[in-house]
Amino acid sequence: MAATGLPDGFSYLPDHLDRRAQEALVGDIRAIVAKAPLYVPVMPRTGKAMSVRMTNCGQLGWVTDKERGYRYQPLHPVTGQAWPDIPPALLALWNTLSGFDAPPEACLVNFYDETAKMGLHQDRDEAEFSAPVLSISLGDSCLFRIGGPSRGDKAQSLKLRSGDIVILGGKSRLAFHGVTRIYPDTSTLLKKGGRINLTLRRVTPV
Ligand code: MD3
Ligand code: FE
Repeated sequence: MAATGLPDGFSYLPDHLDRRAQEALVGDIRAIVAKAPLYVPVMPRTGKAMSVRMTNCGQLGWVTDKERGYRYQPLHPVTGQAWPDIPPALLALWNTLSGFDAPPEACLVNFYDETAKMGLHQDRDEAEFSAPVLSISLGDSCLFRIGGPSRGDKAQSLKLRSGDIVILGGKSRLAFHGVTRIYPDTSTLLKKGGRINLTLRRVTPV
């Protein structure tokens, strides 16, 4: 644990993207969603719907359904089409900030309306844990919770705002984390409100 109380390998870059860069990314995401619509993922076994809507870009996308559970796959589960490419601006951020030599293969796009949450979980569906996960927040603020590698580890909360970037590498890569709440009307970036989170990931071993 670092002096901040945040796990080692966690880096927080508040307000990294200026308004113009945020608007440009929203344009990129609109184009992605036009080709690969947001859909409602459901939990393995129970089939319970998640409150976050999702899509992806990249060679692989993270999906979940009742029968086959959490996994990465090259095709959109509803349209059956390949995911759109990762936009150049996101590849550039990965190159500058990840410290990882190989490119990301997946970019998960999470959309939160004002009631959506994401329960405490680990990201462990990737086969390459030496690569960090790079997360970009756009739109309304959220309360993000991050603990340690065991579910019962002490956790702390952090407010994430539009334009913030978080990089989860090293010991933080397998930290439990979640999104506790969305703060409505805290950003003017998205005309209808809500929050978008983008996560860039390396999935297969290099
Ligand atoms: C900490 N998304 O998609 S991003 C997810 O805001 C996910 O949508 C949240 O958790 C969101 O899996 C949080 C920040 C994040 C991403 C990956 C992590 C935090 C992480 C991996 C390890 C530890
Ligand atoms: Fe996660």
